[in-house]
Amino acid sequence: MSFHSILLVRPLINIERNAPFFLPLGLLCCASPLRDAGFPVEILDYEYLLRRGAMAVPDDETWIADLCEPIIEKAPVILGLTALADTMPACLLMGRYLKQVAPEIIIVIGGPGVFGTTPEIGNRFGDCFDYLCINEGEVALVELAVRVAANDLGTEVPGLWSPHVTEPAVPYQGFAEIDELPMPAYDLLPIADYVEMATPRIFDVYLGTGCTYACKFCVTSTFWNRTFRAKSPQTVLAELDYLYDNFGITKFNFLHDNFANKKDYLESFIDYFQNNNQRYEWGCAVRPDNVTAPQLRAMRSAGCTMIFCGTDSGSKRILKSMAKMTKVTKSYDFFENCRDADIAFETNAIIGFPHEDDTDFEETLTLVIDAVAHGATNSDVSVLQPLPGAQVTKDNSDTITWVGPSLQGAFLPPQVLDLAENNADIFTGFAFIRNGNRSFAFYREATQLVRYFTRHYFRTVYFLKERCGVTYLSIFEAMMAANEGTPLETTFAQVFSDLDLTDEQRSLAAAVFALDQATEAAKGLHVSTEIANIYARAHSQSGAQSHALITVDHEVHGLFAALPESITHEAPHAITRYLVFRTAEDQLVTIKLSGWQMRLWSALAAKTQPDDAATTVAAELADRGIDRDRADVAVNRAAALFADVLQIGATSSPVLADTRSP
Ligand code: B12
Ligand code: SF4
Repeated sequence: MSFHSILLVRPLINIERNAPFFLPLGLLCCASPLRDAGFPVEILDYEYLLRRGAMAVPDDETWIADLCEPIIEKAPVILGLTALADTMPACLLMGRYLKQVAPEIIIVIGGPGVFGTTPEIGNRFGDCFDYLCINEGEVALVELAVRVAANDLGTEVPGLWSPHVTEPAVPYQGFAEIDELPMPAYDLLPIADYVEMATPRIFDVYLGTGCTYACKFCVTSTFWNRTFRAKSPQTVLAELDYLYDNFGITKFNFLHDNFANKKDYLESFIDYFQNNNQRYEWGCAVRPDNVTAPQLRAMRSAGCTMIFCGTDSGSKRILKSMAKMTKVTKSYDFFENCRDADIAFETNAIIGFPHEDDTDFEETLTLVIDAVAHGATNSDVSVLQPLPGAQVTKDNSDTITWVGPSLQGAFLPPQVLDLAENNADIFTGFAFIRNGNRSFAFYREATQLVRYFTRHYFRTVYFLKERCGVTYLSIFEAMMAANEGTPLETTFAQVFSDLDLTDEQRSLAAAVFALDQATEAAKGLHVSTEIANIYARAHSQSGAQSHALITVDHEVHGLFAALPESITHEAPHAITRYLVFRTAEDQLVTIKLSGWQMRLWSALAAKTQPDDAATTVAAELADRGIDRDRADVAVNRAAALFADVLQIGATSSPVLADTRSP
């Protein structure tokens, strides 16, 4: 066969070291059947090379040649580029360059970035590619390779669309029998590196696609024809065994739009994994109203430890216009059922949907922050991105406005942005729908604030809302109005003093705020990275405090001990000292100090010999009639703990804050 090779390329997605990093799973899926059919395949992953430090960030002027020349050197017969909505314009520019310099290379662009762009893309960019893969690539690429090898390219290639051959665009209807597709060609990549670099450090396994619902913001239903397909549990477990045997991986994330879409599939999967999975933990994504409490418990016993769900809105009205769910309470049921089943959960809601008014927005913020109170590991929001082909995009085509890149660090050189902006009707992923809602700038800032308050000062905002009736929106607006550069803590203190609160509320809120401040000091973390990338772990600041001590007017910590129920309980008015510290295992611990513990702590912090301090305090307790042996045990235990805490923060002395009311 006069066939050299097929080269599959992932272009640069994001140039920030902290951006999420994932396997190019789509390319691995495509590579495998090609190889099985006898075609040599290679993967060139620029995203990996950049993160690994094997290449520099390309220059704005030369990036196209920089990324294309290595491709030309490899002289592939077929080049497959994988595109996301954000990277599709860059793929087109690379394709145009290659078509000029090496016109013999057959260029196919596939991936989610292609969704919804046909047929108009063919009219304007027909010189940038030969084919687009509208859905899955496994069968389509083999079909193309076979035809190229047979020199038979005159007619339509099933699964591929070409402005030069096929008119009009016909989405591929004959999806492959997913269980018969070979396992992704993991061995084509240095998997150990990917596992080490992945954020989060969990291994994605492709389970299938499609969902029978039709939420208006989602492209899944449109492009997979509302068809649910998933690999059988037997096939999945065999793949996990392969990944364990070859790379020692035991924690997985199953990639499927809606794993729990089909009751029969879910139950057969649970059943098989309950009986056959003794080793692996796994996560998945579901629609919140698709799983019941008993199913969640069964999933837990089958190895499921983490679930992602899109709650999407806290407003019944907006949920309805999204064509998502009928009730917001379905999300709350899901949170509670996950807690009961001991499954960690993450959520995401969409803000900025058309006609979202301030009441809807407040309801969504409430849902998002309540998710944290219910124990969500991560509760995030994203601004509605009107993806090409999504129903909401079609319905609002006259109110779509270009806003540019929405993701921090996205690789978008000026030519890419120009192309996208000049063709904004095709690349709607860079736009915002301004229709009866607030501005994009507002929602973007709100996203940052949600990410901040779901991780920092959570108790303060939750308390202000739940106990003082202050809206999240008013807190957010005050934060947004603050001068740039003002530390958030300072702004918060100002917001807080401006609020219309009773004396009791003010005093309690001051105590909660102080507790949150102490917690932040004890964390000693840089928060900017995790705000840019929710998967990144925040880094420790050098020389940061790892513990903090405060004295407040109320025993407020107990208010949050059993969220969400306890927030309505009273917090006794009592001078209370809290020590907050980070353990060697990175756990945050808050303990209430009694008077003698406080004196012991002060003595140890002042670098008094531990033994001396402990002896003095134990003697003091004995003088007060406390059994000497018991006093010794308690004091020694406390002394050991305090000494440990002080060593953790060896570079700095503890924060000694007194926030009692005057
Ligand atoms: C994991 C994931 C992510 C990860 C990583 C993405 C990645 N792999 O690089 C993270 C969390 C970073 C992410 C981010 C985002 N994502 Co995302 N993500 C997914 C998810 C859940 C799985 C992707 C995946 O790996 N699937 C499995 C593989 C096998 O599928 P695949 O890549 O699509 O590949 C198949 C075909 O597309 C095709 N194919 C792919 N490449 C090629 C190349 C050639 C040559 C050919 C012929 C075929 C082909 O064949 C493959 C095999 O069948 C999908 C939903 C889904 N079920 O696919 C959403 C999805 C891709 N994400 C989506 C969105 C909206 C986003 C965000 C914009 C969200 C946000 N607002 O922040 C961001 C930004 C992404 C960007 N930069 O453009 C949308 C659509 C995006 C789009 N049109 O580009 C999807 C479809 C979810 C949805 N239903 O709305 N995402
Ligand atoms: S339930 Fe989820 S996957 Fe299904 S259409 Fe709605 S958002 Fe998309």
